[in-house]
Amino acid sequence: MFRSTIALTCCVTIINACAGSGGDVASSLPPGPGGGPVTPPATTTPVLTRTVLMSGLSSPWDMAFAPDGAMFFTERCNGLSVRRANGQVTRLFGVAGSGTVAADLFCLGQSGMHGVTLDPQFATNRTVYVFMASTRTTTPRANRVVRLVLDAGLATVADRTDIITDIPFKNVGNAVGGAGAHSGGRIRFGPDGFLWVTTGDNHSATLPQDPRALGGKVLRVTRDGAAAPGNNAPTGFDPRIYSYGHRNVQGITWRPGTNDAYVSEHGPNHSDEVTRLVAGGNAGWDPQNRPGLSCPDGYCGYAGNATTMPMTDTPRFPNAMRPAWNNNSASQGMGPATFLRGANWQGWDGRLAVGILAGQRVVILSLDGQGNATDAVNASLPGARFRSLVLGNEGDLYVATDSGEIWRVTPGA
Ligand SMILES: [Ca+2]
Repeated sequence: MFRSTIALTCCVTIINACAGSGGDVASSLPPGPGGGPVTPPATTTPVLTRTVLMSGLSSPWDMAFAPDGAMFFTERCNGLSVRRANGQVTRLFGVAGSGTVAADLFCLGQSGMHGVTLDPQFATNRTVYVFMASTRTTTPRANRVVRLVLDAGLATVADRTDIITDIPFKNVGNAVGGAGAHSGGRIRFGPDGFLWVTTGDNHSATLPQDPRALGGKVLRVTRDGAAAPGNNAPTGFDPRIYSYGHRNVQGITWRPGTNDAYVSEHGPNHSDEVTRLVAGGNAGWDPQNRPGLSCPDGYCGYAGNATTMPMTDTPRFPNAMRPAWNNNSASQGMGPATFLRGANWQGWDGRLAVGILAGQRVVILSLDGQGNATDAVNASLPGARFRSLVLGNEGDLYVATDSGEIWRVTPGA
């Protein structure tokens, strides 16, 4: 069940009451035999209260919370804005009307401004990062990760530094889809203090297994965009690559208790996947020409089925990372993911929430000690194309929908 309210000014009061209460609620889960916690049976399922925090937005894509409760959010075709704890909204960086205009930002197809995240030292350096499609590199255009510094009042940004400039962008439509498809675009700092960036295959047959190109990858870099130590990329690979062989990763989150990274990604016409990453791992997506399949414009990604064009091609890549969960059905467009943390989530504390776009649901996964899903239940929320799932400082779940809303979901007894 859920309780739903349309927030008016009451939202501001709620946010203020909860701001600064601390976001890193330690998981109370015990370690399992594989070193990871075992999520217990869901004997206590939280009652979810949903508040519509914002509406009328244009394709909100991601959110990030400052220590004082200010919420940064992106809109795909507009750019970066901030909603302060008192409800005031300022457009910071993006198209005309923003405090700082990013003339090179454009939106096309699925792409535009995607992920946003704050520096772990935000309280002292006021640094924010965004993932965006850019015309700065005109031939071809590319996706970038851009670093910005806010003023003390969180009203303006300055000191733009483009720390990654060569994430592939699908410049031209083809037989399998329009330009701008499959850019990935989630960015998060991991518990290791490094910046993780998810990318997509651009409907390219070769990008996911290409050792030098950054499409179809998970990157792990420093604040300056340099390769982070420990990526373990195979010889000949771009050292910024942490894992490869991905299709279109739009969720990344770390498991409480183990700090293992988990990603969620869209399948084609089958097999959305959640995968626990290992450094240098191959996720096993390889949509190149192969016998027996009809592959428009050389892209086999929509040809075949889970056997003939698998999301994790273990016959071709025996050491590929196996998915922790496969929705085992028609692809429903799995996008964002976040682990739930905190006692308020009761039986869901430590479980993995993933958002489904076309399937219009949020799935709560239980994991065993080895990190494999043992149970999947749908959260009691209205249907929507779930684009972003982010835990707020107080541990509530914030949800962005493609229809232009940001919800706050509060767990309770
Ligand atoms: Ca895979």
